Amino acid sequence: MNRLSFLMALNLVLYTACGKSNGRGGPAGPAPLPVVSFTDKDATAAFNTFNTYFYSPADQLYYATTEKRSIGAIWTQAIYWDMAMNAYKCTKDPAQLQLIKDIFNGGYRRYDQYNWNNKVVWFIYDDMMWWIISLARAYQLTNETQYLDLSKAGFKRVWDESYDPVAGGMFWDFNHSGKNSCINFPTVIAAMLLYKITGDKTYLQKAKDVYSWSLNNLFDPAKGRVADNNIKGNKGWSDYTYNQGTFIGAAVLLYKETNEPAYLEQAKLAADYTQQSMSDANGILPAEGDWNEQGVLKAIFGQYMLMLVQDANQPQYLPWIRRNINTAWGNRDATRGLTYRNYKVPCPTGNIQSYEASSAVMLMQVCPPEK
Ligand code: 7K2
Repeated sequence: MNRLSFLMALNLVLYTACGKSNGRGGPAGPAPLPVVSFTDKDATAAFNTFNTYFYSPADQLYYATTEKRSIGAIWTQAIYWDMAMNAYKCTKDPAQLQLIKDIFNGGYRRYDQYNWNNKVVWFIYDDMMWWIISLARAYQLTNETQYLDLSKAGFKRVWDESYDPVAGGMFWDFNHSGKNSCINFPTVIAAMLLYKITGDKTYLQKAKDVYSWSLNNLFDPAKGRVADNNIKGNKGWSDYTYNQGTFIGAAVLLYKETNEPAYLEQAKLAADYTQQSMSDANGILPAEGDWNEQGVLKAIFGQYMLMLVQDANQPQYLPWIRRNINTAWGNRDATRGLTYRNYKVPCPTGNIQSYEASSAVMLMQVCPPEK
């Protein structure tokens, strides 16, 4: 092993999640807040609390709110499934492995056995793609071939209907009204996961194709800013953390596969924009809304931001992410232990959405605590 690869391997060990880190942060990190400093134990407690308040053992899916009146939106269940997988990767707790299988079964019953042709259950392409990604990930973790088969079938169905073979890119809705980031970058991620699992090069080609269309049509390379959508050639500039996140994830997966430095630069640009232009002066990420399940957006951001930190070895972002977690965790509801989408204010003590409560919990499962 030469010196460079030794240093890179060392870094990977130091900055891997699940408590194996010794991360003192990178050179450019902000000064630590005099608040809490979350631990691995806190991460597990946060996940358990989330389950206590939002998981329905009868439905094997998550509720929309603490009132437990209805099950949460279809796409958010896939993100909560990712959260359970991230928790399990850290703890290796058999009960969490069972939970992963249970959530699959909950979705199987509620969503017509993942019948991708059911146009009542599935009414928009991005909802499908979140599940397609999670199914691929669940296969990687469990080797359950049923998960992989469903992921492949879902990808084919979305690709066949939503890809624009003339102008490029993926349509977001069944009416083909626009091409939104929330379908395009998740498609790249799903294609890369399926390529890694199957070795089928057509997935890699599709990933590159959609990424390069998206780079031109959904991205500002001068700023690292991801547009929310592109409607008939016009970029719609609304900033959302999940779009920054899935852009980063897509770029990192392509970088890891190809070793082309441009992908890594693009991922870092998008991370920098999120840190410098979307976060406040202290680096705290935006609260995002209580509509459209937007509380979940930072959970998605966290999943892929930590992919950039760990898989592409960019630990300089760790102090920023930890500051967000510590702020949210410090502001948790003292009685219930729930966290809130606006990390800067105390978590409300009344009824809150699972969406709003999810993102800090996810960040804690993917980000190694400072030791
Ligand atoms: O306008 C779209 C989308 O481009 C935008 O980012 C969000 C902002 O609102 C709608 S779509 C709302 C959700 C529907 N289900 C899956 C999610 O990817 C999507 O955010 O809220």
